[in-house]
Amino acid sequence: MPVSLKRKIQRSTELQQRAERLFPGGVDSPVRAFRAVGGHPPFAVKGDGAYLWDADGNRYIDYFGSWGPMILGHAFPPVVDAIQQAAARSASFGASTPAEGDLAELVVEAYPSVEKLRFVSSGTEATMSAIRLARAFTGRDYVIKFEGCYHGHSDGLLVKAGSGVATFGIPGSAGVPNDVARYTLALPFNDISAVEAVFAEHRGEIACIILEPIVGNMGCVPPASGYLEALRKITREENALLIFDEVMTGFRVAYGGAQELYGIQPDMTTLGKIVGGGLPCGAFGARAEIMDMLAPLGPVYQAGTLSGNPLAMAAGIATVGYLKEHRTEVYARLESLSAAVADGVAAEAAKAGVPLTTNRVGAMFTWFFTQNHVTDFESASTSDTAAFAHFHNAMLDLGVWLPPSQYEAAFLSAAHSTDDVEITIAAARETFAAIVG
Ligand code: KE4
Repeated sequence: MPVSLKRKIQRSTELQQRAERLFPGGVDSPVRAFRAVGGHPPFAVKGDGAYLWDADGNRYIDYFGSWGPMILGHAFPPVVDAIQQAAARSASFGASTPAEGDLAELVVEAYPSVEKLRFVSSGTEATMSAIRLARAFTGRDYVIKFEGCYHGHSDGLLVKAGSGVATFGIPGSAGVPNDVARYTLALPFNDISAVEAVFAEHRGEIACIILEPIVGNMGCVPPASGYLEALRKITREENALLIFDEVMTGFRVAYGGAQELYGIQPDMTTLGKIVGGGLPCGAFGARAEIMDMLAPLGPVYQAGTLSGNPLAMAAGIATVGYLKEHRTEVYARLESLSAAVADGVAAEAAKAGVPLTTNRVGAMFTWFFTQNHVTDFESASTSDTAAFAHFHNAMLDLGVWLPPSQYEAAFLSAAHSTDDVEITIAAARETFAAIVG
């Protein structure tokens, strides 16, 4: 039975104070600042398997796994060895290397919709480049995205729905010009009629639809039955490209991602996170006739100093190669452990009378603090974020580090154990008991 730690936070607090002098909000990426949940973000200093240690020596069971990449657990020995060996041959060349082709062959085999691809250094670069390529290939300017889906922070994808009947997007961030945002049409997820209406209004003008086929960035929201098929059908009919942003779902929900799980072939795929084994890496791919529009073959410019970086390739090959060789046992383990922890915590909430809705696909899941079904951003937004924040902080004190936002997916790794699941469920039981008093 976990005892509530009086977590030591002295060293992390000192590090946070220094960090706030050096970085906006003390972080290199906003979600790490814990603004959605409050409290003091621990400073991670070590990871091993399913666990993280912070600067004060506290150990946590890790349920965000660097936001997805650490599917085999932290410091997985084959990955560590591969990175060390590559590093000994220099960290970067700026020239073509055999390792890029080795990883690309694994991707092409796992994602049959991808004939050719290009590696980049982040998911943002992958989606930004995919959008530019889709516009060039179709000769059209408009892009459809969905509320609650996040595709990185390129200007055209930091857009939210315009108000009222106006379908034109409006900036979702300061610094995004209205003239850029207007070409992105933000629609409700899981609502095919909204997509049909926008195509009717902008016939011949829409280059692509980009979506997370299983959304992670409003919390985990699976596609409604038939939704992906309907998007595939309408994009074919309208000669628009269907882009699956599988930065999160790629190699996560299945070895071949959501497109394997649901049997849908998009026109373009973006990858990140797991494909780089935790190092900076993204990728975008499609059939050759689309990809060959990229420089130096075609008119679409796209480039990157560290694209295909040897260390990222080594980590990706070790990670994806291991998943390929052990896919049956790994994904079966991820499924059973994820079901056990997601359902176990949900059962404790029900016993305590705490309203909770659980969405899960494989080893990505979210406990929404609402009694509503969560099928889109509007229903996700009925969650009690204060209750989630209380839950998050209490679980952190009990040695369970959940993603610090109601609107993020939790991830589990193949290194997690049934003991970790039991400890997590017991911590939730203790937390719910305290919440209901
Ligand atoms: P990056 O540029 O952060 O590598 O990838 C952007 C991105 C693109 N597409 C999807 C589906 C994504 O989930 C992401 C990034 N995911 C977030 C977590 N929800 C990264 C965490 C962060 O921003 O710090």
